Order: sequence, then C-alpha cells, then structure tokens
Amino acid sequence: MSTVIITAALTGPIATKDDNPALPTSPEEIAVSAKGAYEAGAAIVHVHLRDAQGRPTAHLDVARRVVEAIGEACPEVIIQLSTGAGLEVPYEDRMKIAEARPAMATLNPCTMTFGTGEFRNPPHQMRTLAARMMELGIKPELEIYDTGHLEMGLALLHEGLLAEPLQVSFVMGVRGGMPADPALLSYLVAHLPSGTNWQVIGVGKANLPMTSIGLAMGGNARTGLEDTLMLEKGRPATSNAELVARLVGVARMLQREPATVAEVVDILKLPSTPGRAG
Ligand code: KMH
Ligand code: ZN
Repeated sequence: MSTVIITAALTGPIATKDDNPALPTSPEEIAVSAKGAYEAGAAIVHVHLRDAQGRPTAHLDVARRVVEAIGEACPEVIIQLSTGAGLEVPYEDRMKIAEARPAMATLNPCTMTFGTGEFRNPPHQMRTLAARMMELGIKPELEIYDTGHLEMGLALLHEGLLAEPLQVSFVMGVRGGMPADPALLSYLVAHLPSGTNWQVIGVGKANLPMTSIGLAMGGNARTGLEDTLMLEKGRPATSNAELVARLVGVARMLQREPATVAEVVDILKLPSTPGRAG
C-alpha cells in the first residue's frame, strides 16, 4: 500500500452556519474540528480565519489564537493557514497571516474572477509574500485554479521563491477557474516537476468524483466543509471528520493508506514541530 496525504479544509471563506450548522468558525470550534479531522485520518488542517461575527478576516490576533487553539486541542496535526482568506480581505492584511508562523500556508499565484467576485493576487505583493514565507520557514501550498497558473508557479520556483518538493493543489470547479475535467488534470500532472506532491481540490459536487480520480492517479487528497457542505445531494455533512472518514474509505479501497504526520513531515520536508514554522 502506498501512502496518501489527507488534508481537511475545515472552514472556507464563503459558507456560513446558515448553510451548514456544522461549519466551525470560532478558534475553539475550529480546534475541536481539527482534532476530529485528525482522528479520522487527516494529517494537515487547512484553515480560514473568521471574526466574531463569522466573517472572513486576516487579523493577526485571530490567526495566532487559531494556531494556539489547534495546538492545544490537537498538537499532532500540521496547521496550514489560508492566505487566500476571503475575497473582500485586502492583500496587505492577508500577507500578515504569515506572521502567525503556521507550518504551512497557501500561496495563490494569480488574480482571477472567482464566482461573482474578484480574487486579487497582485504579482509583486504575491512575490513578497512568497519571500516572507520562505524567510519564516513556512511551507507554501501553491493553489492552481487554471492551467496557466502552473506556469506562474514554475516561474516562482525558477526565481527561487519556492523550494522543492513543491506542494500543489489543483482547484477544480470554481467559476472563473478551470472546470472539474479529468482531461485538464492529466495535462497539469504531466507538467509538474518530478517529486511534486499534488492533490485535487474538488469544489461542491465535484468534490467526491475529482478527489477520487486524483487518488486513483496517485495524488493526495483534500476534503472538508470548505470544499463541500454535502455528503451527497440532500444530505449535509455533519462534521469535517465525517467527510475525512469517507475520503479515507475511498483511499483504502484504492490501496492507499493515510500518511502519518511524521511521514508528511518527511515527505514535505517540514519543520519537526507540526503546528509551527521554523
Ligand atoms: N478556496 C478554495 C477554492 C486558499 O485558501 O488559499 C481554494 C483554497 C485556497 O482553499
Ligand atoms: Zn481555502
């Protein structure tokens, strides 16, 4: 059996508790959900920050509180903060999230239309963020929403702003980005440097089919309430742990065993303290 890195995306920037009451938003709820996801098989938790009203934020105090709360509830799990934050959060604020020094953080390389909004990732500031993450020893996860974004990611590698092994997500199913089409996934995987770790982020109804295809192709896998609020049509997920447990079941059917945190630290060349950088 080969291993698979499982990531749980606990809470995104868009859905609210009205959409699914199981969505964790406060640092304490996020920490409890992180523990549940870890116990179900996730080695990494991907986290967006929410303020006291449940809105996306990049406030450094919230970032520090989230890292601390997860560290207390589940010291084993690898913490990945989203620097995507939310469409309305200014880039200058998003850059400060790195100062909470999570072990991992996302890096979104290109500006794009995102549903009905605009996702701004200005080239100069994005490079400044990449450089700061490197300085702090934070492992970036490159978020690829369209085929051309990979070219930008490879340029950053060439410029010395990313280090191998790359950690890459292919986001499929966002309107404004690439559709959830296995032909596009084949193209992207074929253009990765060897040794790259990759996964599919299948949004909404693409979540289960696209992550399953990614697993069958040898990729890693991510799920969670950020990516889908539903287990199936008409059946809301009751927790992040439930979505992770289902994904672990798919992985095992494909002869893939969830990697332990120690294995992920080794595979991704992370610092040995799982929650923190440096
Ligand atoms: N929101 C997802 C479509 C990030 O947070 O920086 C992609 C994502 C990236 O999770
Ligand atoms: Zn995210």
